[in-house]
Amino acid sequence: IQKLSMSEERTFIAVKPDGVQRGLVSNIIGRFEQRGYKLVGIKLVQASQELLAQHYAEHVGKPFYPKMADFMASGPIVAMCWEGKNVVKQGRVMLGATNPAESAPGTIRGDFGIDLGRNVCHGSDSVESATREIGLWFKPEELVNWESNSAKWIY
Ligand code: FUP
Repeated sequence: IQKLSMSEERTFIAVKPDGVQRGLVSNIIGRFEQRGYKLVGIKLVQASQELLAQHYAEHVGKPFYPKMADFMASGPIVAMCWEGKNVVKQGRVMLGATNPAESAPGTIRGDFGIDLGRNVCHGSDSVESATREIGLWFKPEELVNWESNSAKWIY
């Protein structure tokens, strides 16, 4: 695993099957690009139950888990790795609260969601979760390194 400077944190962001089917992928990517974050990995994934059980290990066994996992496996997901200053915390702010009923307008869920089970996107909730989730969804060679001066206009 490569070393990142403090300002070059990485997070795992996913557009869930509802967001992909509703054509929200470009809007969600656009928000992260416009904010100034760097896309270091992206792919379309049809998630297996095995992958989902690892990703949502903390929720396996809870009453809502089976329906949630079926939803997550119901169509392609756009899996992404974004890099930049405070991207884990700021990514969560950009997504909005887990329950769209509590997500502020202007956030992704606040703008596009009304249902807890269909909340359009996922974002890692801590730096530790981000490292774990990026490792689950991506092979190291699927993530790129931006040369420090090849993106000199971002910040
Ligand atoms: P988040 O960290 O925002 O992904 O939210 P959680 O880890 O708390 O929940 C993961 C997913 O499970 C949410 F996106 C929606 C779903 N969920 C339910 O369907 N019902 C619940 O009661 C809680 C979560």
